[in-house]
Amino acid sequence: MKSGSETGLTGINDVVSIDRQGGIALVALNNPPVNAASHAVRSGLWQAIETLQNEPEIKVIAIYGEGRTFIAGADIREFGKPPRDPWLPDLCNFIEDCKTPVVCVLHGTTLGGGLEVALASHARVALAGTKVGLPEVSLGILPGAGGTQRAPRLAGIKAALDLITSGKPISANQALEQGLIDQIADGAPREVALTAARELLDGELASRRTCDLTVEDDPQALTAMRDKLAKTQRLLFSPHKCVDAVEASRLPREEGLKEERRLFNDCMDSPQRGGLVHAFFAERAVAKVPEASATPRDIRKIGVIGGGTMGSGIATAALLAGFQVTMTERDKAGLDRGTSTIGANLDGAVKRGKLGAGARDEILSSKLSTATELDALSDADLIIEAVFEDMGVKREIFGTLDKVARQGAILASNTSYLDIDQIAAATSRPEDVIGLHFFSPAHIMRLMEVVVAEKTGADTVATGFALAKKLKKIAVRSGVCDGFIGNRIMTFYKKAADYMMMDGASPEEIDKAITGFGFAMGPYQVADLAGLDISWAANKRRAATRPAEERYIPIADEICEKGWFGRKTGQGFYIYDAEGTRPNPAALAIIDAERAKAGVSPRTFAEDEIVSRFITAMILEATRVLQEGIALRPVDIDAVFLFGYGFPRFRGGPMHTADQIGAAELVRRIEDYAQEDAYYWQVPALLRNLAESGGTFAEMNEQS
Ligand code: T1G
Repeated sequence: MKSGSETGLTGINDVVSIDRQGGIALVALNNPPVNAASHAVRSGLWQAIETLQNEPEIKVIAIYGEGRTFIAGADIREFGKPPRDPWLPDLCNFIEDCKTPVVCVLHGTTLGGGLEVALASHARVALAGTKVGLPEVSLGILPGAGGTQRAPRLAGIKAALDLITSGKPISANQALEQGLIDQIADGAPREVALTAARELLDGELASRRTCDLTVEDDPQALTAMRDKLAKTQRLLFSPHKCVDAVEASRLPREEGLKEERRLFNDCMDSPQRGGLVHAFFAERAVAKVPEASATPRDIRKIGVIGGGTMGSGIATAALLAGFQVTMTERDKAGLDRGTSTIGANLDGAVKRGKLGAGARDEILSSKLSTATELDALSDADLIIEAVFEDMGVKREIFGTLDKVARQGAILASNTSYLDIDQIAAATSRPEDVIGLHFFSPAHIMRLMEVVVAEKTGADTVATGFALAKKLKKIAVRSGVCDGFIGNRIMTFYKKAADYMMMDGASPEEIDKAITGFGFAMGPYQVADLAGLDISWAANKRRAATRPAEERYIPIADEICEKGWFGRKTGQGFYIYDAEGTRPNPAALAIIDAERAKAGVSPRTFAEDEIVSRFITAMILEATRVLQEGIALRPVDIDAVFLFGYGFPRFRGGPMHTADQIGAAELVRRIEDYAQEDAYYWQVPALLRNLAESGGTFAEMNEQS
């Protein structure tokens, strides 16, 4: 208990302090960066409440946060560690039962346990622009400090269900409408706290205990939400528990809270919690790269070479982020195509509510310019080449850029597998050359691989990461190899799928097993969507260097030779027409013919065997990518697959999944499969070491 006599300020601990102003006590929380409800915050707050409620001269307590936000939730870093008193649910009850009225002032992003502290207070005032939410479900849990009991008391069951099962934050205005907060105010948090406290004293702001409010029953809303989640979240654990917990809000406080705690613990014990929390931190960990301390270059004008699907998608992403964009194409027809694609992309953004209708036209008229000559990019700060995948063409373009681009401009290629070192060597400024690999559709997909070549400068890398942040992308650092992190690993595990198809599993069975594991689509649905001609071209390119020992499955090539490239041609592994989507009998006939030609007697593959081979192959190649240093850490590979390849978020990514399976079991599987194909199934040295040492990929993340 430290006293600052000159201000009436008392420091309870490093993160909580009290400032007595006559009969008002202001309790300030200051635990940067997001006032997470760490042990220090909880114990400090408890102590403050305990002290103040026994001071007769204190008539009202006002809690507020310093810094960019009020409490953004429990401290996620404490999850899985031995819990330390006071627990957040107990602290919330303590605040609710406090004899002295408590008002809570919310600002920034008041989430999870932060909103629960507020809901347990006797009045709530939010600063304009505040976002509030209960995002616990996105971490595989549920609000465990009374949120499932108090939110329905204030906002009703339906609104509470929407807030808790979606995990999405709402605005202060919506929260006021729903009754979750009592007032919206302008000003600094401390100032608003003082005013709110006075209004509570004057009776202008009502003080009430949330638990005294009764919940109006709404069985329809409960049933409707259960039905909806059964369809939309069938593989997830915690959303369904959220509904059970909200249903318990009809019980008296203690019973309801007891039920909430039981359900919360069920979620904490679910492996999905580990996967989702890992995904939360993966998103943030990947930004911590060796070049992060370098100063990024200032980017205002971006040049995009190529108006195809990728070029126009990249241009759209840059325009949506407020950059000036110049797009080049070889001719007017190409520019017109690119510009209309950008227009359509922006229309989509308007539909998704990401852009105002008026802004669309404003962007097209004021931010986008087009040209057919590369020297139109002479004043660009960053130039992104997105033309078709041909090394000769790319080196020629970079050779020209070397002459026309201004000194200090960043020269980037959006190639999805070609050698950036070779591209950089076509210029006299390789330190300014980098790979920025976007994923289609580039204005929607969150992942961006930042491919660092041998001579790429640290500030060029830092600029790539800064750009990703502005584009709201998740950037992952990759070294140079064929396909970088994502495509290299995908090319490898796709072979495991092809081998199972050749040996007896149908494309539909394989896709069903993989979607059952949690992927949005299976490998053959993905292949048909991306276009079979893409991998056909890649297969032809690799044919010359394919090792003789490698087993090659020509089925997809044969389908392409028929001119069937998937969705874009109406058929591939599946048929896509007015009757809907269904397996393509002609493709199945090709498969049967190839099996007969190869003398394969097809066998049955159980779903879990399909998943086991597919995921083991993914982890095998991912481990090689790691041991070669192409990926910095296992978590980088997880982020690539979570944000670029539809890996189920609740499983945390391939390397997190590898730890769930265990290195020893993975080695056993690979050695077992190697009896069929010793060339394909080889145990990477790193995996064998982990198996022998009992080590994990999680430890490798911590060590890095
Ligand atoms: N605990 C610990 N660290 C956190 C944290 C948290 N709740 N929230 C953020 N951080 C760290 C983050 O890792 C990063 O660290 C830094 O703060 C800045 O975050 C009982 C149990 C608040 C909207 O799920 O959604 O309450 O990388 O980069 O983009 O019911 O962070 O710099 O080292 O994300 O401005 C519920 C999680 C918890 C909110 C800010 N709460 N956080 O976004 O910054 S469960 C949440 C966010 C709970 C109770 C239960 C966002 C943000 P580093 P950032 P941002």
